Amino acid sequence: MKKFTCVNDIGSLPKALAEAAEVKRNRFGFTHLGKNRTLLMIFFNSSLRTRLSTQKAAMNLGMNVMVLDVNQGAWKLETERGVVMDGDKAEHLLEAIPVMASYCDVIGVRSFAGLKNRDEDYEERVISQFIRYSGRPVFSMEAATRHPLQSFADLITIEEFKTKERPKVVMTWAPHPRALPQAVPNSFAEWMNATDYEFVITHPRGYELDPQFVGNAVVEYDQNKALEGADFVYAKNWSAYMAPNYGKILSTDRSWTVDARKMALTDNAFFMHCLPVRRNMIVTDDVIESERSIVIPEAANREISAQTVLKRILEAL
Ligand code: AN0
Ligand code: CP
Repeated sequence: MKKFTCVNDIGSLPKALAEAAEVKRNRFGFTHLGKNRTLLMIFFNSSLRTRLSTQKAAMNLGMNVMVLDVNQGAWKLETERGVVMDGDKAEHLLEAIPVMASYCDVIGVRSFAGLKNRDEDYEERVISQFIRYSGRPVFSMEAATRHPLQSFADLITIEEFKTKERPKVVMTWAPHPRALPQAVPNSFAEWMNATDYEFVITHPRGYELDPQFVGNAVVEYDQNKALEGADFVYAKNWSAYMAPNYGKILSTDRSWTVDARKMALTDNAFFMHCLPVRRNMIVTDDVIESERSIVIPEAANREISAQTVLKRILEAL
């Protein structure tokens, strides 16, 4: 595997899931693959899970790991070519990328959407430049439009907990005080559409996602109706995608918060969220603390999704 930014890069999902299960059973069975190989993780944005789970995954494979927080101690990086660099950015990505690549074998990048210019975000300008100019395999640790390591972990988790061959999975928008990217919902939708699950998306009007990600999913604007018979409830906030409101908060309506009354409409569904989650905005304390909440095993599976992806990258080096 030369890059991992979207569902297509993983190929067959049944194969990837079988490999993930093998990795989970035998985490330390592949240390020969990473010996004397170095992973560089570059963060343009904050992280708890991605940083720790990906580092752990790399260590399980015997790799050395370096982490760079671009906004803490590194030079501020310019990402656009042609800019007169007379502002606060001391270095250009076009030098920084090959320099960083010279110190490592594999690169992971986290770079969120700016939420100001939709075209720029959806062109994935930052991670694309890493792919183009590093000469190294590059994987996304959440880019502007997708978060594939999260979606892969979500899929592994659903497979582990499902009791029906074809569960009903409902992704619901929920309120949040800050404008968040569409990467997690886009990516989750992309991965769910690659399965044969029943997949429903529910959100207030105005929060329609990019049709390329919605695909064949059913969009139901009535959250209560969408939740009927659900086996998995996947909550997430996102800001508006549709012009002219790109990146804006259109609603903080707490009637969309996932509470016990909402969960009672489901078929005793499991509750999922990628975390970090704002309690009593996205989900109530009692629901996230309930027996049906699987947010912790979901987060734990981030180690497994990252290790499966890194294993494939190392095998192709
Ligand atoms: C980020 C987001 O919504 O994309 C990261 C989630 C994994 N969340 C926040 O910034 C709160
Ligand atoms: N779910 C997730 O990616 O969490 P972090 O932002 O903490 O890495």
